[in-house]
Amino acid sequence: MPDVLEREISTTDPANPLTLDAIVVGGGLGGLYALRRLREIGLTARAFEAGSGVGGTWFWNRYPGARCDVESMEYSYAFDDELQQEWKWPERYGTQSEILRYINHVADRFDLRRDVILNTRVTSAVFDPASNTWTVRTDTGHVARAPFCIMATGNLSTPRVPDFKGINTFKGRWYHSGLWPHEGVDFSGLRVGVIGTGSSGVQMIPLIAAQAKHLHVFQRTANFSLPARNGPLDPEIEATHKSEYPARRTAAYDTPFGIAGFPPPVKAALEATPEEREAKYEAKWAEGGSISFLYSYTDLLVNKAANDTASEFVRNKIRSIVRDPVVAELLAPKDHPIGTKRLCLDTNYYETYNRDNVTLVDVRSSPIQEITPAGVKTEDAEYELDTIVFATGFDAMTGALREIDIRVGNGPTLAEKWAGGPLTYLGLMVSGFPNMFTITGPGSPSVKTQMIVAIEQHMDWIGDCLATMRARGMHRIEPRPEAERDWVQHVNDVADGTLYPLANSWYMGVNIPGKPKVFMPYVGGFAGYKNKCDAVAANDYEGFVMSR
Ligand code: N01
Repeated sequence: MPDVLEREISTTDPANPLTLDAIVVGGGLGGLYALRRLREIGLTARAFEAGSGVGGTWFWNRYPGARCDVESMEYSYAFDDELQQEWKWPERYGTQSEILRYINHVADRFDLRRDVILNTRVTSAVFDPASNTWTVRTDTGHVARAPFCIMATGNLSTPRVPDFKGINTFKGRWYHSGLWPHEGVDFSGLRVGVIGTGSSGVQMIPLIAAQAKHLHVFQRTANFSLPARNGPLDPEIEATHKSEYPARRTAAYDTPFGIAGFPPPVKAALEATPEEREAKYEAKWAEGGSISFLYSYTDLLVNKAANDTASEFVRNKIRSIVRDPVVAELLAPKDHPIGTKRLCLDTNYYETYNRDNVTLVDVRSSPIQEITPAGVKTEDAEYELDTIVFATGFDAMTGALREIDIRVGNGPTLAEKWAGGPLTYLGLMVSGFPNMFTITGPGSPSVKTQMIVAIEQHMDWIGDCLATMRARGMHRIEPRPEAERDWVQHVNDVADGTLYPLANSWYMGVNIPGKPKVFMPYVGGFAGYKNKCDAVAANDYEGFVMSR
């Protein structure tokens, strides 16, 4: 006899839907914490997850070298002190497999797994305004109903392979970094091409080069990368960090990136002498880590002349590492200020170009024309390959949500509402789409912070909001259109006051043909953002309308 849960979960009969207080979309770090928080406030919920396991980003991105660029002592949940005291991270930066092991541990430890429905992709979510109910349908035929829907769909969860002509004619195998086979890929003896030099490419290139017969790297835009200086986690650092954990977690809320332990800079770059600057950048380069480097001076992300000094320091490092001056110059980014695209962290990235079996192909001056049966054809050459790896990124921040048919009654879809760019209030809700929350949605600090701190802050806010609604006997919440309009304006104004819009980055949506060029994350700093969210709640959910 199936127990109640099994019977509920196998519900595919529209006349007998799974009935819940909240439906969560996604079983990654956001979805799991949503389940935990909803359970804490006494709401029933299930999460639908497309993968065959929990973990989201860390379930899918299994390419060689996949590792977090936030230090492992920071990149973890803060909600349970015993968990953070007991968990042992072996290295300064967590590998994909280690982080996935941690997420699975959390799912078991807090008994969250029983509320996750795996191998199930949500295809539509339709709100009925008369009954204040979301009906969610999936590709496996599930039908679920709940007053609230929580989108924990991730910011980098829609992998994108460029629409290259001839891709299906390629005789070898090809892979995308974000859809990596679980059994791994053996590149030994193969002629491999990696297309893309963002964070994923920069991490995998040294490892693939060490295995492959020959590696061609197809680079369209050179990216800034700093040494991660990874290594075993120093037991003393671990012990100190653990003794300070609660205080550090609280302090993280008061920082721009949601990470404590980096003293804020006090001086502008151009106030320092060239010698002082060089010494400062050199120390940061030796220390490893991107936030620390960008924290060298107060103005690196707002003043181009200041940024030029840091950018040129890293370009000179590249020139000093890479022996072939032509290759070094190609690798030295000149089209965007450092930090305005996601700053990469690497282990031996630039050194890899000194290997005899690695060739850098500049596909900016000679773009890829097509994939042929034999390999990659650019405007002026054809490269014969056995395997192609697409490290070409994601339809970031809005991709996963735009793929779901989200609508209210017969109204326009969310994708239609966002045709000119995402519109949200605080990155938490969308006007006209009641009772739907977005965890780390566009317009929130999200990818510009330590993601787990952002997830917890969002879900704690949502949990408090739902508890307040229940206490007040309210059934429906949505942002006022004018609150949304003013917030979107603020998000844009803040971005325009920085150097970020100078880069053609996925933050701006420009990596996806036809996607509107709009800066999507909120870069006003995590501390100010959290204060704003708290003030909105304290001020009777200012900007939202709650109703029965
Ligand atoms: O993707 P990307 P990613 N022809 O979009 C190139 C997080 N992450 O998977 O810059 C040729 O950054 C594209 O070129 P261009 C992190 O937030 C974190 O690497 O558009 N090239 C670019 O070089 C990161 O930012 C970690 O000119 C083409 C690359 O593909 C985000 O995920 C690790 C092309 C895509 O770079 C995404 O990183 C990994 C074409 N048609 C990822 N189309 C860590 O925590 C695209 N490209 C360390």
